[in-house]
Amino acid sequence: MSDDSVLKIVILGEGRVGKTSILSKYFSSKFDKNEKSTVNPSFYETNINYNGSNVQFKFWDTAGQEQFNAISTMYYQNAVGALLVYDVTIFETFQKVETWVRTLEEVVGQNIVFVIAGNKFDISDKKTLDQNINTVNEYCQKKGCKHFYTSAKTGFNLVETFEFLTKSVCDKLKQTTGGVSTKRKGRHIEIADTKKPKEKKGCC
Ligand SMILES: Nc1nc2c(ncn2[C@@H]2O[C@H](COP(=O)(O)OP(=O)(O)O)[C@@H](O)[C@H]2O)c(=O)[nH]1
Ligand SMILES: [Mg+2]
Repeated sequence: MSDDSVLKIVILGEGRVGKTSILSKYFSSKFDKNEKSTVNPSFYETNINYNGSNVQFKFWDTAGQEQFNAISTMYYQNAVGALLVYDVTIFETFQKVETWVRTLEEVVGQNIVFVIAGNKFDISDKKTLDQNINTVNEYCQKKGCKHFYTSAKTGFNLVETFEFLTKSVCDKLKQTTGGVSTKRKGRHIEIADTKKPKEKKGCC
């Protein structure tokens, strides 16, 4: 299968909010408390079953460029979904989510489906969460997106987040193109056999 037939999902957020850790925990069941700043882009591929069809997704992780405001347009291009991550213990990282979404929408358009993850829930305190939840909910209501608290350390809500995101992408494609296995902007989205998620390191 060529890369063109795979649905692309990008992960975005400030440096150190836990993007790489979330992907690593979800796809490889690994959590490294000393996770270094990402140096290489990583890709994770997975198939989901959508109404009886297998749909292939590729999740893109950054190579740490977000720390230098240096994410290239190429990273966003052709994305049909995005996971926006902030750190619930450093709420300033949520303000940046709005900036990432604006940039994303400028490059790929308003049809992009995104979900927001408030990560590091395992070390959050209730008072801080309560203080900030209204801001989060208002933004999500305005943008029509869903928010999950997550923990890359414990795995809390990761399955729910990924399942919701991939299903929402399929729903959106069905709604806008009539089906996930039809031509979308000239690209054929193939139906492939189910297989275990596999991790790929290194550049494409
Ligand atoms: N306690 C806790 N630490 C986390 C969590 N997610 C990531 N971390 C830690 O936060 C730091 C940055 O994580 P990383 O995945 O590299 O962030 P990225 O720069 O957004 O990719 C690392 O030390 C991780 O071990 C989490 O859910 N809970
Ligand atoms: Mg990273």
